[in-house]
Amino acid sequence: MHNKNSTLVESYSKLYDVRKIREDFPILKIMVHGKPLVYLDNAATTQKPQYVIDKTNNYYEKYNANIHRGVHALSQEATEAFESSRIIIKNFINALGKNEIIFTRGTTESINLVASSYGRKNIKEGDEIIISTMEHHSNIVPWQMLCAEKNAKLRIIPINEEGEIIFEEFEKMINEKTKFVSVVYASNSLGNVNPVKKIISLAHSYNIPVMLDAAQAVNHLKIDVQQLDCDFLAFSGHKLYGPTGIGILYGKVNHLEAMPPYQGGGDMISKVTFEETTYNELPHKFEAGTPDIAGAIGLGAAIEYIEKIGLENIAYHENILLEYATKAVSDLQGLRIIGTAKEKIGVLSFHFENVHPHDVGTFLDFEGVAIRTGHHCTQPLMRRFGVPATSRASFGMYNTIEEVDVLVNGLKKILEVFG
Ligand code: 7TS
Repeated sequence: MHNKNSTLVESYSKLYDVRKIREDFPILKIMVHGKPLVYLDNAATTQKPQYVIDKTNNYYEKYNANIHRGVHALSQEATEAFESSRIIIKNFINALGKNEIIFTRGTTESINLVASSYGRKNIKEGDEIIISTMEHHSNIVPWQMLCAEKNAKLRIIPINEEGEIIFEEFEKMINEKTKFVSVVYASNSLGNVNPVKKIISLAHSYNIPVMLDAAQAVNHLKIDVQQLDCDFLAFSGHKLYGPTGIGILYGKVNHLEAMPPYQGGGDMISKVTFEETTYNELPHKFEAGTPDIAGAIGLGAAIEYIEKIGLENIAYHENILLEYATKAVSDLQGLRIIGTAKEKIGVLSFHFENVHPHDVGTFLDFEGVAIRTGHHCTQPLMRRFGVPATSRASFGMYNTIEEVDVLVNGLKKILEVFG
């Protein structure tokens, strides 16, 4: 499952000190129901290191001001911090320019922006948009709404029993009617990593743009948008050890230039008269109104923090936890792992034959263990696997083997009580 590249192993074992990393996250010291918190709900949101909290607070304490509009010192300082964050993000995903980085509220808003702006302009009656079976609702509903408005058709790439996209079915599905493809890079419910490079290459051979939902990929896999050659990519700050309420839309500059604004208001204009408005240049054309300034600064700080530890090291650590946990739960009676693809991020979804996931979640909570139970905003995927919900443990950079043991012991107790 993990990359056994020797330099990586060496750098990981030399540099990766999970105890020291845990010290950076104040919340990890709290007790829940009298037990130490074991936080295994990182796919829902990650905890924040002190560095991110400080950088965010610092803005409010020392230079709170609106951006892009004041000549006074505080406004200039805030603008500089906000725009520096954009450059950190541009470098993090290797975008060509900072004008390709749009601040949004998160993955959901980024996808809605593309569906509304690119979609409304380019999708016509009879066109087809392709997504996959494992999409989060935020990569289903905006396209469904667009299809309903335009009388277009949404087509769904099927998956196999392991939870992997059946690429041959995608090959059969794509045709001259296809006008857009939007797929998840790594699934929040299954953990599998999709063959996005292959999907993009095939779509591009038909001149079809591709959007990637990278909400779960961005904190596990090194993303290089130029190498991927994706047309759009979305992610959220809060899954990347950054604040909530802030996220990114990456778009190739030629698409963004040609797209109409998503929202109208302050900052997105160049000149307004009652007769006519001209729009600001990129990226501001898509950033109407006062943004989450502290959030953007916090997201930049989160990336700085991650880069200090090394994304490859974090991914390697999470893969060790995933392998260990997968092996440990495989022996539990009546437990079925949902999502058994070869390439996975640190997500372990499972279903007990005779125990409802909500009972699993509630029982574990009393052991101090936080996991997510439910449909994970992927109801069609749950239907595909014939389960109403799953229990999902998802790992972050600060989790330990001992924490996995607490989870597994909790599951054993559940079997004794309910089994
Ligand atoms: N796409 C994927 C793959 C996700 O995992 C999520 C959030 C989203 C989109 C939406 O992100 P947002 O930040 O705009 O809300 N996933 C989850 C989850 O798995 N549990 O809670 C939120």
